[in-house]
Formats: sequence, C-alpha cells, structure tokens
Amino acid sequence: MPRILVTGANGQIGSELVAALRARHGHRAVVALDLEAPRQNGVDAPSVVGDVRDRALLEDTMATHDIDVVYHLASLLSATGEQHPNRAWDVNMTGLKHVLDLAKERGLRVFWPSSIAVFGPSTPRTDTPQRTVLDPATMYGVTKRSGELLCQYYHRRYGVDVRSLRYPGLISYQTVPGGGTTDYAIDMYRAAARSEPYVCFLSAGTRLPMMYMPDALRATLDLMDAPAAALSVRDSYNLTAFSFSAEELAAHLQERVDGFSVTYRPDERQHIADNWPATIDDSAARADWGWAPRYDLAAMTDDMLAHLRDRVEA
Ligand code: VAH
Repeated sequence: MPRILVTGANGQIGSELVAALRARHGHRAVVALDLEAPRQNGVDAPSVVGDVRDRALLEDTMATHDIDVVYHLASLLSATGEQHPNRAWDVNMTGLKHVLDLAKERGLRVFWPSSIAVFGPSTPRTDTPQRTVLDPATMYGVTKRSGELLCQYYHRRYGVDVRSLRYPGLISYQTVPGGGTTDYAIDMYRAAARSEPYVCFLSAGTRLPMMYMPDALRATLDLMDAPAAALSVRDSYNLTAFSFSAEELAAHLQERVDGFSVTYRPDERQHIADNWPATIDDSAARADWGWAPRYDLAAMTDDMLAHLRDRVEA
C-alpha cells in the first residue's frame, strides 16, 4: 500500500484528490497537509497543519508517516498571484524545491500540477502544441514554467520520478473558488443554481480550455499509474477536455435555468485570460498514457447543477 502525502489538501484539487486517494488506498494511507486544519469530513485520517516552505516540517511529516508518494498541490493561483507576486514566487517555488530535494534524498515519487498559465502572448492560441513558445505573462505562470523546468532537471539529473499536468480551468462544485481566473465559470454555475443573475469578470468572447474535476482527478491518477517508460514528457503534459467562451457557457445555462442572466464587466483578470490559449493539443497525453476525457460540456453542466441545487436546497 502506498503512503501518500497531499499538500494543499484544502484546495480545489486537493480536497477532492485526498478523498479519491483515500477511497482507493484507505483513509490511513493518505496524509493531508495544509496551512489550516484539513477538512476531514468526519474521517479518521492523518493530517498536518503546516507551511510547505518549512522544509523541516515536510521532512518530519515524511519520516513520521513513511511517505513514498507526494502530490504537491500547495500554490497561489493566477489572480491571487498577481496581487501578491512575491508570496506567489516564495510559496510556489520554495515549496516545490523542498519537495524535489526530499524526493531525491528519500526516493519519493512526486505529482506536481502545472497549468495552461505557462503559455503567454507569443504562444499559438489555437491547438496550443505540447512543445512551443512559453512566455507566461503572470507570476503564477512564471512559477509554473520554472517549476516544470525544475521537475525536468530533477528527473534528468537525479532520476526523480516526478510527473506533471498542465491543467486547464477546472470546474467543480465541492469547494468555493479560490483566486483563479477560470473560476468565473464556477461562479456562473453557482449563480445559475441559485437562479440569481451573474456579473462576469471576463468578456463574453473569452474562450478558455476547461475540464470537469472528475476527469482531472482520473487523469492525475492515470498519469501516476502509467509505466515510467511510456512517458515522453517530463516537464508537464498538455491536458484538456473542451473549450468554451463565457457567453457560450451563459447560453448553455440559460437553456437549463429560466431567466438566468449574465452581464459582462471585465476586470484586471481579463489581461490574464487574454494571454492563455483558447484550445489545447493534448495528443502527447493521449498517445503516451491513454488520456481521454469522459465529460463533455452538457454532461458537466447537468452534474454541476444537480449537485449545486442540492446544496442550495440543503
Ligand atoms: C487559475 N484555475 O485560474 C487556475 C488555473 C488554468 C488556470 O491554473 O489560476
């Protein structure tokens, strides 16, 4: 049985990945770490309160729980990172460097999330290739590209088995959005589920690559299960399911929620979104380890609204 540490356990991905890993391996096999007490949802399972910039805390946690796999998710996201660029660099890079150094010393396997934020204004925006120009326009994107290069170096130089995915915007209903630019879509779903109007902080025509969280979790576990010999990418794999514009999502929701209205008031996050791709070429992930999304926009919307309405009515 693997003994797993998940950092950023309270985050959008972390909170659901912890549950998925505990369902697969047992509650005691997964240690949840976050700055605040991880939400255990009534489950008797190990958790640690701490900062990933504290190397001694990480090393002590790994030793105490005999960890052999780390899902290192702790990070500031794009919009928050633009408000606090120094903290974004410090948290995102110091934490990753500690995890990679400890992985090298302790023979750990690592998953680390990158993002479409590594792409920038010089990157082809349509069917963005796996290998292309990468000139990120945000501090978040700079930390994600820098992190990709660090992961690739630790694999090539020290043989660390670290694997990564460039997540698109992730849509989920279990956590409240936390500082991401693509989080407008989650906000729109939540407003629609409450039958309330929504003011969108991106322009109507802003098209971005997106994915439903269940697909993102499955992609993460499938990548970690793949034989190392099958992997041709050791910075980070492009990954996507579909793309939509804000107005396309609004129209899609208006078909399901009578009277739902959206107005568009772009703010500073528009500049972030304008430097990201509209569609992604994820053929390398499909070829190397059999990636294929299961949710399309309609299936995601039906599932999101059903779960969100249950919460509204609760
Ligand atoms: C963000 N949801 O908006 C994150 C993600 C693709 C974007 O990295 O910052």
